[in-house]
Amino acid sequence: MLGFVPLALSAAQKAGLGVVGGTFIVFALLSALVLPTRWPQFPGRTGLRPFIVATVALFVGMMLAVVFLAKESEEEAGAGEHGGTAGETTTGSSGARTITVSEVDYRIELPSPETDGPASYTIRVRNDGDEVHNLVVSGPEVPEARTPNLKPGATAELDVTLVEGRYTLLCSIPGHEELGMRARLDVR
Ligand SMILES: [Cu+2]
Repeated sequence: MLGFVPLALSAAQKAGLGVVGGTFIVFALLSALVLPTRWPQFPGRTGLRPFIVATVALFVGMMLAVVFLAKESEEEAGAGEHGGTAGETTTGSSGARTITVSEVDYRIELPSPETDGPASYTIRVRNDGDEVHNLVVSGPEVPEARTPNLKPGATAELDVTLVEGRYTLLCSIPGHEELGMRARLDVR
């Protein structure tokens, strides 16, 4: 029954599920094992209706809790999609994939020199260096997409549509490309 619940539940959500599930289990055990010994005719004629109502109510409540908690955790997962650390390629709700690029003195670090498939990409750049850097992306169908100059710690995003081919990423601050701030990205 719990098979469709995502594994990424928070501790609070797990506790909530545990309480609801536990209540159901206790109720089931009570009605199956304990009540019949104390009350041999259980549920009997008078008790049958409330028993069925309670069973259905608990079951529906549990299903609702599961669905609700699962939805909540999906939303949480969605909220985290823009917080990618350097090296991650993620897919946002808009369908654009995110490539997180880190710039240091004097390198451009990509999750991978290759990426799978032509698509819309959000290139998220973070200046992790001690100097000002920027990022200029160019290649097929992208004549030149550039961020403003980024102070240390600053971030920027470039929305680009990448097709098959080779793209160049570089920092255009004078001298930085020559010092090593140039990378390639192959789209296959
Ligand atoms: Cu630079």
